[in-house]
This record gives sequence, C-alpha cells and structure tokens, in this order.
Amino acid sequence: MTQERWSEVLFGAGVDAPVEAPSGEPGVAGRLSAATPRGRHAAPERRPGDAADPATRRPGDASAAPERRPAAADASAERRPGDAGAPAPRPSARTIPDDELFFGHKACAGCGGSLAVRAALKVLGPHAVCALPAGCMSAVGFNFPQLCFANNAMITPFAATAAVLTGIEAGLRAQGIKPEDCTVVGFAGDGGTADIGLQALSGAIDRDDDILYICYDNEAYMNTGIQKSSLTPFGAKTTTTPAGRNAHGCLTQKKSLFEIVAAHGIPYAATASIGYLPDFMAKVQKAASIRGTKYIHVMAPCPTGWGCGVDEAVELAKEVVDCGLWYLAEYEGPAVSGRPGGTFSLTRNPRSFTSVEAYLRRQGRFRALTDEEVASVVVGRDQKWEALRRDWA
Ligand SMILES: Cc1ncc(C[n+]2csc(CCOP(=O)(O)OP(=O)(O)O)c2C)c(N)n1
Ligand code: SF4
Ligand SMILES: [Mg+2]
Repeated sequence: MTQERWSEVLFGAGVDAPVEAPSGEPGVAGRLSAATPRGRHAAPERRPGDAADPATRRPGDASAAPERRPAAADASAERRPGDAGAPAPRPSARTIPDDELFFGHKACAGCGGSLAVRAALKVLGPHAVCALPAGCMSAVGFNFPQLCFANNAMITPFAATAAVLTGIEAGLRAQGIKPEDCTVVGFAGDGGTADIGLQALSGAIDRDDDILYICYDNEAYMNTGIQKSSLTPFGAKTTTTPAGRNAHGCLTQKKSLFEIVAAHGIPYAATASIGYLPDFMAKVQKAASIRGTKYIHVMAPCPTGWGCGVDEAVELAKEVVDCGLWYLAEYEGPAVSGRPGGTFSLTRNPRSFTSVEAYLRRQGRFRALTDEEVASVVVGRDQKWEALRRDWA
C-alpha cells in the first residue's frame, strides 16, 4: 500500500494532496506524501476485496469487529515474532534504516528531543501514526507547508496526548488496521507528560489502550521560554526558578515519573537517553512488539535551556547516565513478566560513577549552585542508587 493510500484509509481521501511550492515544484509535504516506503518499512499490501480491507467491510461482518485486546493478565500481551513477518534486527549503527521520517524541522541545533523523535521513527517506520501535544517538537515539526513528518502526525491539545492516542488507536482498529502494522505513538515533553498530561496518560494505562507514549525529557517547558516543570532537577535555573546571588534555581526534586507509571502495572515501561541511542531504539522496538500501553521516558538535553554548546547534548545525555543522575531501566508489568507486581531491572548498572560536579558545571543552568549544594546532589544520587541496586539489580 502506498503512503497516499494509507493516509486515505486513516483520514480520508485528499488529506495528503501534494502541496505546490511557489515555483510549481512539489513542496516538502508533497514530496513526503509521494514517497513510497522502502525496505523493511514497506507496509503489507492490501487489495480491495481482502477480508481486512476496510473499504469492503459492511456493518455486521464478523471481521469488521474491532480487535479485542487480551485481558491484562493474559500472557499473550506480548506479540510473537512472526506475527508480522521476520523479527526486525536489534537497532544498531549497522541495521538502522536510512529512511528519514522526521526531517527539515526547525529545532535548534543540537536539540536532543528532535533526535529522539527521529530515532524512534526509524524503528517504528512510516506507518506509525504520531500525536504530539503543544511543545517544542510540535512547534518545530508542523510549519505548513513544511510538514516535517513523513508519517501521519497531528498536534493534540496540551493535556490530551494519551487521550488522542486512545482515539486514533480505536479508529484504526475499527477500520481493521492491525496493531502490528501500525504503532500509535505519542511524543510529549516533560511538562506535557508529568504535569498537565498526567491524568490522560494514567487513564490510558488504566484502560490498557494499545499505544506507545514517549516522553522526551528536556527538564523544563522549553517551547514557552524555559519554565520549571515537575521534572526540572534541583538547582536548575529556569525563568520561574531564577538563580543568582540570592536564589539558586529549582528548589524541588525531579519527580520519579517512570516509577509512577510503573505503579499502574503498565505492560512495559522504560527509561532511556539519547546518549545511549541503540539502547533507546531497542526499547522502542521492544515496546512496539508488546500489546497494551507502553511508556518510554527518554532524557533529551536542550542546549538552549541547559546553557551548553550545541555539540554537547549527546555527550551530556551520556554523562547524566554515567554520573548516576539518570538511570537506564525497564519495567515489565504482570501481563508481560507473568509476576503479580511486575519486575524492574536496570539495563545499565555502572560499577563506578563519573563526577556529578563535572556534569553540573558544564551547564549554565546550574551555575549558581554552591559546593555544598553540589555535595547534596551527590548524596541524593547515592541514596537513590542504593535503593535501585537493592531492588532492581
Ligand atoms: C492548556 C495549555 N497551557 C499552556 C500552553 C502553552 N504551552 C505550549 S508548549 C508549552 C511548554 C511545553 O513544555 P514541555 O511539555 O516540557 O515540552 P517542550 O516545549 O519542553 O518540548 C506550554 C506551556 C498550551 N499550549 N496549552
Ligand atoms: S528549545 Fe530546546 S527542546 Fe526546543 S527545539 Fe530548541 S533545543 Fe530543542
Ligand atoms: Mg520540556
């Protein structure tokens, strides 16, 4: 099935009509919609008359019924390799597809969030349907006529990412499009996830909707000029947590959102970092193979808000893991692990940590921190890791 046909099935004919640039050349959106997916991303071909072809369905057809999700405790929550052809190889520099599905956007140089979206879509392929709330990735990705997603993608109200994903998923299933042919994925910032979008996310997990929610965490409301969110770490300067001689930035600690999500008993949740990109992409791949709600929390530095060089975002995303202020972990809920409370595991357990102080001092946002405050961050790190190693290693 071509990209145009796919769009037609999802959203009706004409939505993806090529956009003419002033010169008469097809604009970016036109070129994107005309592209036929290549390689292992190509969609299974459907012909009119196929049992699964929504165009030939009539109300009352047994096959027209939306597919039913397995119950939460059903071990078949995990899709089996072979469901949708041969399993894709684990993402690496060798196996990563050349196809670009998020490009030409207006993100600042060195933006970690845009790298997270780009890498995730390479794994999910062109038939993933994306929803993005207000935030940097929607602001830089939807500049008509330069629509920067080769996938079907839409902007949602700030609070509604997970609710919109739920609606898209229900619409796709009602049309007979199978979960293994098309992942429904959201890309939301830390503010859009941990603050205003949390109730919608919690509701979707409670219903176990078959969606993948990716939070790209740049630790503040960047798109509106760097305000504190509940994922802003202690000591960070933002416009609402000023720092200088009399104030030392954010006074609160970063919310443990991964653990909050896991506490719902979600089938799969993971933390990741763009500094460990193959690990992130492998987690996206794993999430896409699991039925029910999935959540990935990826650390995605923002040079503009963090006060670092544009060539430092990936290094900082690695360093935050290496110094122990961020951790790479997975949670498999009861439906996947077969254990009543689910299981946590560390996917990286460093033998020793690099310097917290060096990590903090590289960034302008922590400039006002005193040596005592840096020492208190180290104490907090050590307490956290004592618990992580005890409970998850
Ligand atoms: C209901 C509502 N409140 C506020 C806004 C303004 N707004 C748009 S983007 C944004 C910041 C988003 O921050 P985050 O979710 O962390 O994403 P980032 O911009 O950092 O990528 C805000 C406050 C809005 N669009 N809708
Ligand atoms: S402000 Fe930060 S998150 Fe937003 S586009 Fe620029 S680098 Fe990316
Ligand atoms: Mg943010």
